[in-house]
Amino acid sequence: MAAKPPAGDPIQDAPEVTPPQRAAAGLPAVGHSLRIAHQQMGVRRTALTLLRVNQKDGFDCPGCAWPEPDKRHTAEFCENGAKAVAEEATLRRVTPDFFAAHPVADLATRSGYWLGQQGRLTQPMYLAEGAERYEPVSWDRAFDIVADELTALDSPDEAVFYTSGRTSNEAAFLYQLFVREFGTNNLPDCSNMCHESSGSALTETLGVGKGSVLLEDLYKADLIIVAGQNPGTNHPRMLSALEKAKAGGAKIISVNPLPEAGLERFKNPQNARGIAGGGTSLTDLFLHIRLGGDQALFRLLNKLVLEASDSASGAGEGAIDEEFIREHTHGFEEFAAAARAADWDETLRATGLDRADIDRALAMVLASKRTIVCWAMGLTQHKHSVPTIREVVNFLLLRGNIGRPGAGVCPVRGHSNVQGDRTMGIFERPAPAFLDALEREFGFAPPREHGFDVVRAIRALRDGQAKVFFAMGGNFVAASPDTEVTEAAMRAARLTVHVSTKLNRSHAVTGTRALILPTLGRTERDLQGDGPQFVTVEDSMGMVHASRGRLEPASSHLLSEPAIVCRLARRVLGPESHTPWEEFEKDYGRIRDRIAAVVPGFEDFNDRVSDPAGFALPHAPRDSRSFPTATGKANFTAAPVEYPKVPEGRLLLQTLRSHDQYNTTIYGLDDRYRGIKNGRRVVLVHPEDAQELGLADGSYTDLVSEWTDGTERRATGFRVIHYPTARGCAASYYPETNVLVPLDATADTSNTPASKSVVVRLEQTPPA
Ligand SMILES: Nc1nc2c(c(=O)[nH]1)N[C@H]1C(S)=C(S)[C@@H](COP(=O)(O)OP(=O)(O)OC[C@H]3O[C@@H](n4cnc5c(=O)[nH]c(N)nc54)[C@H](O)[C@@H]3O)O[C@H]1N2
Ligand SMILES: Nc1nc2c(c(=O)[nH]1)N[C@H]1C(S)=C(S)[C@@H](COP(=O)(O)OP(=O)(O)OC[C@H]3O[C@@H](n4cnc5c(=O)[nH]c(N)nc54)[C@H](O)[C@@H]3O)O[C@H]1N2
Ligand SMILES: [Mo]
Repeated sequence: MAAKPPAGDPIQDAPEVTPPQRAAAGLPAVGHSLRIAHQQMGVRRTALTLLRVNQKDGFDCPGCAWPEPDKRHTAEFCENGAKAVAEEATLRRVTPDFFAAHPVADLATRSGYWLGQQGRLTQPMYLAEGAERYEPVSWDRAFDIVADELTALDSPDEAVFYTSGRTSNEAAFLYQLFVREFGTNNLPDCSNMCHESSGSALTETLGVGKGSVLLEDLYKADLIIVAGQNPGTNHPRMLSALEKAKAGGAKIISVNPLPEAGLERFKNPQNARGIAGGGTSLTDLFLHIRLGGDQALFRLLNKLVLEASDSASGAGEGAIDEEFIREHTHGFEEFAAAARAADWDETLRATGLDRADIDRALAMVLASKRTIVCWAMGLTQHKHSVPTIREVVNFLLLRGNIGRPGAGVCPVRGHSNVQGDRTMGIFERPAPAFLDALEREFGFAPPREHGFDVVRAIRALRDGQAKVFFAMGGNFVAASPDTEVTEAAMRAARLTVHVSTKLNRSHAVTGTRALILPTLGRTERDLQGDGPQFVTVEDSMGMVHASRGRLEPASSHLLSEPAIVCRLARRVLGPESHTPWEEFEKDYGRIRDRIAAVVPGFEDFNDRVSDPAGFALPHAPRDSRSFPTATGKANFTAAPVEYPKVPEGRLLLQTLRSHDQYNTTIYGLDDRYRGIKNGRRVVLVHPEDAQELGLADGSYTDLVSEWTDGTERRATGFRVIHYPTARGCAASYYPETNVLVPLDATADTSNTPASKSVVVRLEQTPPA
């Protein structure tokens, strides 16, 4: 299996490399974001739009899920938020003429970057069976086509309904309601590829699959551990929060195979020191860990904390919180026995760290009364991600760091409303209580059998078990693992439908028939029958607030996501549905009333969301140290320690984001902090590994992934860059490397693709 760089693009892959930077943000970041915004939107629209981002009467940034501080700056956005806004608010348009000029076969040769640069989608488009081009279609006809295919299925379970994490609470609630009235729980979402491992681990151990800290907690913490996350790029506003935490005396440990610039030093463009001075040094201790070594690290720290508590005097005094453990936890003895058995040598092998690093970390852990652990994809996308995150929970429970100010778990979410979508019921394995509430409120019997997650949906499409694929946003084909398998699966479908704002690869790799349904973005005015509407979102810390777009929609043909669901539901379900779809479409307040009746924590939703600051959803462990788990307590766990074993002559590859992309959306070709420009087919390798493998800096290589079943997958033509990554660990950008991630390589329990631990062989390409 091989994937070549897309042909037919004006952009050639010719990477240029300079040394990585050691600080993030500051004035260059502002300049860079304004340049991109001006290119896409012009000067006036840039000013008008960017001033509305994350303001109390404005729209929620479509970038990441980091929360808004209560006191907002006039410009409460970051460089990458500005790019996300510019991408959506661009003045460029994809019209029917564009589709007439570009047959699907041509679109399929284009890079994601080129497709995105064409601008906003403007009209519903239909690709008929055997046709070469998409043609304009009316909304009514488009809904007829979907309804005909859905009603022709032998079972509702032959349809798959994907969601990406930008969908608002209102749209997500309606979407899952429609899908369940139609009769299936096949609701995979981007979460399956993202924080599913966090959800699995936290639900089992704490009873709530979400983070337990609020923004204020960061400011009160003594110690913040940031593991497996690159906030300088992916959650830049988090750097301001870390800066403030440091000003309050917090220490920061970052745990990462890469020395990410944002975590080293931060020049806040919103204060004078950041603009003119050297900025704030953020990381006090950098643990240059090997990929997948985190479970071993936390296990050893747990052992050392237990041993410190044994000494029972001096530094060890109160090393563990005995009262909390007694009152609130379950499984301590078994956990403690496993932790005490942790082995130094094995830990040093798994982590690549030295003893002195771990001793320093331990001293900081013991000195801290309030500890928070933040993490993202570096912890969630490995085979043993769920036990890794459970070990983080053990680590926090041991010293009572859950359910009090300045302490807790902080999985930092990706998409701006990915957490809210789950709260609204976008889940292939819904809780029975949620289905009971739906049944009570809407008077139908929702399906109870679990549906397909992302990986299972791909298998079902591949094997002909699923025949219709419908996506509410996202770019399923490019974001999912095992690109060739996924593309073949998609081509096997009878109908593929995408509700989208921008063109992407999923529109070019289609089923027998395909539809593109263009929709409003966050930045745009949403006018419905009963007047202007707003929507709501939930951030990474469980705060819910309103989002109002102000811009003129990109085209008069666009429908909002709620309107699309309502019209589709009426057409598919017909008079048998007693749900007031027409009313919902006219007035989103009526959707919120029903959310209030179904989803715990949303009582008086319409009233409470009128507070511009929004409101916090309840979180039992945080609010009252109560744990809705099977045991009624917070659960310690004792899984065996795992870490990736890499055969001789191979490297472990992580697939990650550059500074100039949003998942599969490529904004530009400048991974500024890492010093990599004008090309994305690069592989970062430690200089000593490169030397052992005979890979000169600047040479070209193929990446060949080797899966346990003996199959190989190949991505060709990557420029080698000698880079200070941990020994044995390489890094390349996603989505180009998704071709290397086997569909079956997933995390235990959560089934999340293990896209941060791909075993690869580097095969040098002879000079042309
Ligand atoms: N600008 C921008 N913002 C984004 C996104 C974007 O693409 N662009 N994507 C959004 C989404 S959906 C998400 S989920 C988040 C993603 O946010 P991140 O998780 O920060 O994204 P990645 O680029 O995947 O970076 C993973 C980080 O973890 C490190 N890492 C990898 N493996 C390991 C490991 O085994 N152990 C440890 N300790 N570290 C490891 C990597 O070196 C890297 O620093 O960002 C969101 N925000
Ligand atoms: N190898 C590898 N694979 C990964 C990852 C990795 O780190 N490595 N990360 C995984 C993660 S964390 C995630 S979250 C997934 C992301 O997977 P997805 O969420 O499926 O992908 P995105 O690239 O975020 O989707 C971008 C598209 O969303 C559409 N869009 C944007 N805004 C809106 C909107 O408001 N409404 C609608 N309807 N559409 C909109 C646009 O058409 C755009 O092209 O990828 C996963 N895949
Ligand atoms: Mo994500």
